[in-house]
Amino acid sequence: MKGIYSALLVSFDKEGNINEKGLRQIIRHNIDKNKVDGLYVGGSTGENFMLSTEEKKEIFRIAKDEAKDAVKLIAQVGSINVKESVELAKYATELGYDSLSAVTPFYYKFDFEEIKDYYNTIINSVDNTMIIYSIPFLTGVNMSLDQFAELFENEKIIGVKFTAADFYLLERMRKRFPDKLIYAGFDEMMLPATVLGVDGAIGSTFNVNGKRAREIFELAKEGRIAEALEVQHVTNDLITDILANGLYGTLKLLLEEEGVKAGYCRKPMKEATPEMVKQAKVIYNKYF
Ligand code: MN9
Repeated sequence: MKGIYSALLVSFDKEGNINEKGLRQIIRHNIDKNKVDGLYVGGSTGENFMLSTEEKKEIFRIAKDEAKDAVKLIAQVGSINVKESVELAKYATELGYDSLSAVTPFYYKFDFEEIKDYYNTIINSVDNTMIIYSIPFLTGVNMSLDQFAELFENEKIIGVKFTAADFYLLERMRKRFPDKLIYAGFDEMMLPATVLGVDGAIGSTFNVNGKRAREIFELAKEGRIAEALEVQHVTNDLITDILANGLYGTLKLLLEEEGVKAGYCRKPMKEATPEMVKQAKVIYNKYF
């Protein structure tokens, strides 16, 4: 389960319906061109928290059908409706997903006992494994080293997607949990995360920048830090330009430049303005 995973983008039409053909093209692009090791389906990048249960299932089904066994597949099933999470966990497990993942429950200030119950409820309902999705800047949920340790006591909880800039905590986790899978979640901090020993990375920008991401990861693992830093510099110039133009919308526009029908974002995310479209072309010509 180690390696580079794209946090899968989902293609929507102008009305916000899933565009199956476009979604399949995004998956193919990731497997054939980006050469990723896996796909993380139903995460933030998949605009998942704006979708219905049926739509989430449809995306899991299409992704498995298109990818088959070519790459590893992780299904993000987290939701603050635990019944929905359990239903999605069962569905993805039946489809043959290699692992599940769940975002820490958000919005309400759940205490740690509640968070622990959430993870155990979801993963103990299926014969599968769980990767914690920790993204404090969006959820507001900050867990301590000891709290991660408590969650990891359940052997079915095999890892964490660590989308945070807390490198002290990351180092402490690497030392304390040598057998758990740790994935870097911020693409712009992949080099330092790799130096600290992550097993892989899961990122939105890999949908377009997968090759550079792999270079950074592999160079850093070989200890070729100066070379890895050169690639991280280019990558971060690109990510800075993407973030300034609107993250998911711009990633989709960049894919469109590659001939991939990545489509629109789902409301309330806004439709790209003519200026954003123009700027995406500038970005594409600069970096690809
Ligand atoms: O899944 C992604 N996080 C979000 C991880 O989209 C919220 C990252 O890949 C970031 O999009 C990326 C740009 O900040 O690092």
